[in-house]
Amino acid sequence: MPSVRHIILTVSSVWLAVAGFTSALTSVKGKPFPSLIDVTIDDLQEGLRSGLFSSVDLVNAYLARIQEVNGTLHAVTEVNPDALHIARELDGVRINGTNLGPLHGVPILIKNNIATKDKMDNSAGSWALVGAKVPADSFMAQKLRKAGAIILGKTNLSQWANYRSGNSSNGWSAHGGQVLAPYYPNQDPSGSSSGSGVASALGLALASLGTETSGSILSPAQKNNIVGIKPTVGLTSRHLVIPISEHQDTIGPMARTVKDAAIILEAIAGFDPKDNYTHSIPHCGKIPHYAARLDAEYLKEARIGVPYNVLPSSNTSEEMVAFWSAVELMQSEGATIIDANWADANAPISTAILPADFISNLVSYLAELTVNPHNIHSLEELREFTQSFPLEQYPDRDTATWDSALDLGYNNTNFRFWEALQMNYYAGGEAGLLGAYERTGADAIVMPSSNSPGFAAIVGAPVVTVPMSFYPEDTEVVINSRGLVTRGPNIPYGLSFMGGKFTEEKLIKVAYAYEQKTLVRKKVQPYIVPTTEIGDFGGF
Ligand SMILES: *[C@@H]1O[C@H](CO)[C@@H](O)[C@H](O)[C@H]1NC(C)=O
Ligand SMILES: *[C@@H]1O[C@H](CO)[C@@H](O)[C@H](O)[C@H]1NC(C)=O
Ligand SMILES: *[C@@H]1O[C@H](CO)[C@@H](O)[C@H](O)[C@H]1NC(C)=O
Ligand SMILES: *[C@@H]1O[C@H](CO)[C@@H](O)[C@H](O)[C@H]1NC(C)=O
Ligand SMILES: *[C@@H]1O[C@H](CO)[C@@H](O)[C@H](O)[C@H]1NC(C)=O
Ligand SMILES: *[C@@H]1O[C@H](CO)[C@@H](O)[C@H](O)[C@H]1NC(C)=O
Ligand SMILES: CC(=O)N[C@H]1CO[C@H](CO)[C@@H](O)[C@@H]1O
Repeated sequence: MPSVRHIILTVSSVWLAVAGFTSALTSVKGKPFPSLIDVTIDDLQEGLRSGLFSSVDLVNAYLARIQEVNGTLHAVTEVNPDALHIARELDGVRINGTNLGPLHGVPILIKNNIATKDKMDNSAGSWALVGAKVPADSFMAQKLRKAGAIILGKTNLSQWANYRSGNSSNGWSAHGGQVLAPYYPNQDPSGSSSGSGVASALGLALASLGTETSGSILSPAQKNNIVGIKPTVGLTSRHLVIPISEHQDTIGPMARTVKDAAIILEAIAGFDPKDNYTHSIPHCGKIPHYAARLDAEYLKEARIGVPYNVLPSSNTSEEMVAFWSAVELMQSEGATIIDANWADANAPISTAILPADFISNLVSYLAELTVNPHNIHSLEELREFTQSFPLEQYPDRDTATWDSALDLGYNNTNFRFWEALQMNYYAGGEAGLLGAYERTGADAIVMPSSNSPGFAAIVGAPVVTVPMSFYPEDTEVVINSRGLVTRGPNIPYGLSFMGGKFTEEKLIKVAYAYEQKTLVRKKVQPYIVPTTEIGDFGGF
């Protein structure tokens, strides 16, 4: 059973403050070890290397944690039936003296739109694709396996990465049910990488992968009090990832610390002959060691851009108050704060990119399937299936997004599409984020994570979100029409570090320093936490 931590919260936070601890500790074989809700990749490697536990123990502990909370939170739709077998093999490889790197033997969950050629589904939460088979592992799955990670299972999501309905809810999929976030009962998990956010927040795996078209990593990361990296489009291959838009889709890590997210990004980034956008990775495709030489004092030499003319017009919301104190903190740590206004904050933005891309990109994905159980090959056929299959809950959850995509009347081969794309490249480029970044020579441009996604999405630029603050005890609870709490006490939100294309290395440095100076994640606790720890396994 999940433990409800309300009551012990005040007591333990006082103790933590007095004792100066920031991590909850448990014990393994009588030795102190961080709880799986706080543990880092470095901690796990140390425990595995020293023989304190094995990857089999780790998988067992994480599986039990998933079972503890999944009935309430629905964060994981499926666990990998081969996970224990894979863990045993990786334990053997380690014992034989081969170390595959920082992810060797580390369990990671991936969003249920990233395909694996194994016993698991890749459905985007839709019954249309339950039972579908792919010809190979997605490049993301291949990279994780090569790095020695254990793909522990699939996380629930807003169905079709939130590209179906005008009146569904964040984190709901027909196949996986409704994901809830753990910082307030019935909390809206945001989306669409909802289950990935919850899973990383609670330590249902070391970390997870999410996907983003506009906000789908950043938003659930901030609402679940974790770090999310939304990489430059083209840094991580989309091959055999269920698409929305080739111009905006990207896959990135969702983790509890910047360093862990950076390690995972390094493992999954890189050139893939099956995704031409990865040709644009600079330095002939060489991926930096993002997690190397991270420096908690980096703010001393950092230039932080503030885009005053696109921030929310009121300064009175909790989020904006927290934002300005974050800026002040960075300044007091030695950062130079510079004015990074957009050159043309009113440049028009086209809404035609996603629908036109989806019509084409969905067809390409479906064409790759080796088993297509309902023989669906186009958006028209998918809509037809969805509207007539009762478990898809149509019309209570409509298909408005697809209806308007089909009403557009063209796909991404039409000349009107290229006009729309140029419009967005201007608005997000010279007139917007990319222009401001280049002109000012900033290391990062900062913005509340509730505001950042769209500005970066239209030009495929990277963003890192780090926990910034959370709503205070006396916050009035706001509930949406699907019964989800969108605002209330304890609900976290984040700070975004934005940059030019392929500037992840720099953004990670700044985000890491900000994280180390604030450690906001440790200041707020979920109301529901799994209690199983590694020490419960391994016959101790
Ligand atoms: C998650 O919870 C649901 C509902 O209780 C259950 O049907 C499902 O088997 C669980 N999935 C996993 C992977 O534990
Ligand atoms: C470890 O080495 C032994 C002896 O060479 C070999 O039989 C075994 O297959 C190896 N195991 C793994 C997992 O590599
Ligand atoms: C990559 O680009 C080449 C040349 O434009 C094209 O022939 C090929 O089909 C593309 N591959 C993919 C996977 O899109
Ligand atoms: C909000 O506060 C900041 C920092 O004090 C200030 O620079 C900015 O002009 C204010 N914005 C508005 C809209 O009042
Ligand atoms: C895209 O539009 C072109 C031109 O109308 C058409 O020939 C092609 O079949 C369409 N592709 C898809 C996937 O709908
Ligand atoms: C969602 O929209 C559809 C179509 O407009 C409508 O029939 C349905 O009642 C709506 N659902 C809710 C819960 O409002
Ligand atoms: C695949 C799977 O385990 N789906 C479960 C997700 O959660 C819902 C409840 O919301 C269950 O009904 C599903 O069986």
